[in-house]
Amino acid sequence: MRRDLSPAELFDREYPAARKAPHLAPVPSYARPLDVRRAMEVDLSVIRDQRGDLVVAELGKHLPFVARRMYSLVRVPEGEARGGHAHKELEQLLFVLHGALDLVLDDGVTQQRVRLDDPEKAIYLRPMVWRELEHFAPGTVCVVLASEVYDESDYLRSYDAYRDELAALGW
Ligand code: T46
Repeated sequence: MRRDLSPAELFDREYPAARKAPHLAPVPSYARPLDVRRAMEVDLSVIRDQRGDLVVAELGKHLPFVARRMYSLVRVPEGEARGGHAHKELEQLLFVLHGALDLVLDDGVTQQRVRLDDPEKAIYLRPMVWRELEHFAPGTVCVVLASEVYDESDYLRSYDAYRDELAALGW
């Protein structure tokens, strides 16, 4: 008897290809590509009732990788910026639970500024996207789900090194 694959089964089927060639991998059905390559917007699910809103990020429905780490950016002083790097392999889903910030993305060719100010919106970044975070509103809480545990050797922290790596990959 045929049945539709669950989001988790679809994920298991499609994810190995995405890991092997993230620059070629199809955009997940629930994600919208941004102008910057390898960057997408995802609407999280919201369950509203009189007690408030419950916002969900679930594997295969909004989250395109298995999260092995969560970190958050909080108490960022006014005028401070964060980021200024790219990741060689790490995938991330970023969202702002409270407040607002500008996410400035760059794929080596195209730059795009995205204002994140809605807890129901997330940005999915595949590997090799340069990012900077700036213009944090006071009290902003930014949460990041990451596909791997922390590994400093995955970072490209100079823009020149990032461009060299893109050239080496032929992207
Ligand atoms: C990213 C943006 C959005 C750890 O020891 N463990 C961790 O999990 C992380 C994320 C960082 N660190 C150390 C590495 C540095 O010595 O914490 C220090 C500050 O990290 P960093 O300067 O990379 O922080 P941000 O805010 O510039 O970047 C972070 C993430 O590192 C990065 O992956 O995409 O947030």
